[in-house]
Amino acid sequence: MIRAYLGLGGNIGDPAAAMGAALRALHAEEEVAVQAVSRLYSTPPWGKTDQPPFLNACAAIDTRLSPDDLLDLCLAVERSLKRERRERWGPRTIDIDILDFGGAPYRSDKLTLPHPRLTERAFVLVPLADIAAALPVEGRTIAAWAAEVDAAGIEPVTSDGDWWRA
Ligand code: GSY
Repeated sequence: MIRAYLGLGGNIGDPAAAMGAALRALHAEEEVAVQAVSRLYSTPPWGKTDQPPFLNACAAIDTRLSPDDLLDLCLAVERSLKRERRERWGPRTIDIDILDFGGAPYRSDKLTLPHPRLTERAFVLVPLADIAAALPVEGRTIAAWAAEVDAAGIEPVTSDGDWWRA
């Protein structure tokens, strides 16, 4: 089993329900076990700023899948939740990103790991620090990256990581 980290987010409809359903769907797969989930956070939109705030969270999973097969599974789960994304960087019902896969660099046609923008994105680093503070990425821990990034406006909306359980 390989430990991987996922980032989840959305800002259309009921993103908390979609993210919870996505984590339960992943956990129901034989090759995936959700091991830890961060608190759920309200986060200001990054990139295209004239859109509603997002809800974001991160999850630690153990998996037997390859990185590309895990990506395909995440995309299938997004599709099963009727993911809507109307424009690049724009609003969406749910996004599931693979952030890190066993701490090893990986590159394919579809995927670059660790996620190339992981260390720039407060909406990823803050939740990820809940469950993977000591994880090294690009020579520093997630806690160190999270302490440096501008986290203005990022607020937890749950007190623990149990929000995804039905
Ligand atoms: O995969 C990234 C989707 N996304 C987000 C997001 O998840 N959270 C916030 N706060 N801003 C975002 N902008 C984009 S694109």
